[in-house]
Parts: sequence; C-alpha cells; structure tokens
Amino acid sequence: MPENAQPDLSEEKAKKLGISLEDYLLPTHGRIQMISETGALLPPEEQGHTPGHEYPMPEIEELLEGYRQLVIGRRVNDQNYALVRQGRMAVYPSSHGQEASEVAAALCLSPTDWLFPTYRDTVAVIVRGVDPVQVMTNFRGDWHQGYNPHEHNTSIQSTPLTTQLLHAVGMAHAARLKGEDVVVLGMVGEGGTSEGDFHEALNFAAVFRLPVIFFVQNNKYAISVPLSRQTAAPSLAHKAVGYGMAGELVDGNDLAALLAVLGRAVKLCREGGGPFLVEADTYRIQSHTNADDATRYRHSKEVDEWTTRDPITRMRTYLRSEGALTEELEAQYHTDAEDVASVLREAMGQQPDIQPLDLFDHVYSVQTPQLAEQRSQLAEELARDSHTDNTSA
Ligand SMILES: Cc1ncc(C[n+]2csc(CCOP(=O)(O)OP(=O)(O)O)c2C)c(N)n1
Ligand SMILES: [Mg+2]
Repeated sequence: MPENAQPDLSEEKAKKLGISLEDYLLPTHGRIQMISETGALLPPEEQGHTPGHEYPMPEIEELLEGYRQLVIGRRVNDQNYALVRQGRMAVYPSSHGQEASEVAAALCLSPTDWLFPTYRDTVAVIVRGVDPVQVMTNFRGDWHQGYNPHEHNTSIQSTPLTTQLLHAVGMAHAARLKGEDVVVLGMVGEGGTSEGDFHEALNFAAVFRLPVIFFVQNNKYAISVPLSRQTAAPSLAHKAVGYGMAGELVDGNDLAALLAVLGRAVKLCREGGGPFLVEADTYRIQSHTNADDATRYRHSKEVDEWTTRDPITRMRTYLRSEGALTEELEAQYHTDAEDVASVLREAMGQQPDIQPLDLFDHVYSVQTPQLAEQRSQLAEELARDSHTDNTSA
C-alpha cells in the first residue's frame, strides 16, 4: 500500500458485522426514522434499522437543545420572509419545513469542524453561532458576505450550485495534510447532485478517504424542476456505493433520526471511516425565493400533505409526552426566538451605508483595464447624480 494511502475501514467494519461491503455501503431498506409523524417514538423494528445501520436514540438534552433551535429557526425563516415582502431585504431562500435538517447539520459538528452551506442554509449558519444580522447582510444586497468564515468555521453561503462541496473536500484534504482533527460537512440540494462538481467532490473524497459528510437536503424541487427530472436512482443515498462510500437515507423532518445518523457519520469520520453521503427526505414548504411562484408547478394538496409532517410539531409532541418540555421551557424558547426576530427587524430597518464604488475594490489586487474603465464610468455617473440631487433639492 502506498505510504499516504488510507486503510479501507468500511471493509473492516463490514467484516466485523458479518455483512457484505455492499450491505454496509448501501442505505438501509427504506429510511431511518425514529419519531412518527404524530410525535410517537417508533418501536425499534419500525425505525428502519438493518445490520450495520443501527442508531441509538439521542439523549433528551440534545433533543431539547435541538428543539429550541427549531423554534428559533422557524422564527428566523418567517421573519426574513416577511422582511423581504416589506421590501427591507432583497431576497430570502427560506428553509421553512426543513428546519430539522438545518439544525442537525450544525449541531452534529464540533466548533473546530467546518460547515459548507448553501444559500438555503441560513438557519444552519445561525445555529453554528454566526450573528444573524451578519448572516442577513448577504441577502439585503450588500457587497460582502457579512461574516468572517474563520470565526465560526463556517464557510460563506454558496449560490453557485455545488461549488461548496469541492471547497469542503479541499478543506478536509488540507486539514489531513496538516494533521488537524477536522470533520467537514458540505450541504447541497437534490438539484445540486446533478452538477458535475458533485461527482468530482464525492470521487476525490472517497479515493482519499477524507472526513467529509455530504448532506443532501432532498426538498423535492430545484426551483420548478421536480425530483423525477433530477435522477432515476432509487434514492440519492444510493449514489454513495458507486463511489465506494457509505450512504444513508433519513427522514429529514425527524430531528432525532437526523442527529443519530449525522452524529454517527461524524464519529466514524473522526475515526478515519469517512466519507459519507446522507440524504434527508424533506420538503420545501414555501416558494424557492420571493422571485418564484410555486403554485405554477405544484399542487397545494402536496404542500398540505407535507405540512402535516412538520418537524417542529412532531418533536414538540414527543418531548411533551416524555415530560421533558415543560411550559416554562417552551415559553423561554419562544422568548429566545422573539429576541432574534426583533434584532433582525431592527437591523434590517436601518439603511445600510452602501458605496457603489466598493464593488471594484476586492476583485483583483491589480485592476484590469476594463474594470478600471467601468469604475471611472460609474464614478462619473455617481458624481453627475449627486450634482442633480443637490441642484434639485
Ligand atoms: C451553477 C448554477 N447553476 C444554476 C443556478 C441557478 N439556480 C439557483 S437555485 C437552483 C435550484 C437548486 O435546487 P436544489 O439544489 O434542489 O436546492 P434548493 O434550492 O431546493 O435548496 C438553480 C438551478 C445556480 N445558482 N448555479
Ligand atoms: Mg431542492
């Protein structure tokens, strides 16, 4: 074996479990789910477990903190959606209905791990600890991303589809070369799995056995394009086996199942058993963004069906029935959520100080002649406008 090659731990694990490598790598039959849509704990035989795909229930404390973040995440989604409609923000891709996947993606990592989110994953970024106002800077049309990725080991929210997975793999490879203990989680939509970058990222990560979790939120639509036009595979999690990595399909509206599956993937990645592909079966309840009218390509009946699988009511019912979620705690969580919403309203109500010429300052260290020309054209235009403003005042 070449000196820098990693051992294939999947093969060892499969052998220990007495199952074939394929059975270890392929997702479980069906999907992993722990809490039913009505909030009841499913009996073990209905949780989707097969040998090599067994998951213990997360601790109640972890679920309570997850639930708190769900409540805050839903409030953030709905507040931002409203701010866009009031014209106080340019655009907001809401993850309403997908909050369990968002929260679990952030909570499964340690502060020293790295998260690579997409434009959809504002809630995950906030759960990582990034200031919500800084996060929203990007969506109000300011020129910069708004937060420093190194402060919370959370990359910028990627808008070019799937580029973030290549960056995630690069980060994991660099950390390995530097001898650092870092697990990387890259988020992507099901539409993003059709990009060439998806193949390149997964193949590189698998060949070099990097500690990366590819977390696909299958919310059934890529703007107006449905899942059926995206893939003919039995599930997106099945794609893993072709690369030689393990894949798992999990109920993306079940916080408990998500924390269990992602938690195990993080643990195995840390031990050298990565990479992993995890698909969350979820649904985008609202429009793609405010620039989209979802009624033109899907029926309200479908949305209604998914609304009954809401991740928050389900976890609330479970935690109440366990006696863990008291009325005091619940009131506290709602106060926490209102506090975040009011900070967002206050900040987004302020006019940002935008200097249009800043656009040219951070692209090249030495500007191209074309950019220099455009800059001076814009400077002239701005000077003309301010002159007109002054004379008309
Ligand atoms: C490389 C690239 N191609 C096209 C687009 C335009 N675009 C923006 S969002 C989107 C749909 C992506 O769907 P999906 O990956 O399922 O993520 P979701 O929006 O559902 O979270 C497309 C095609 C883009 N941003 N980047
Ligand atoms: Mg999608």
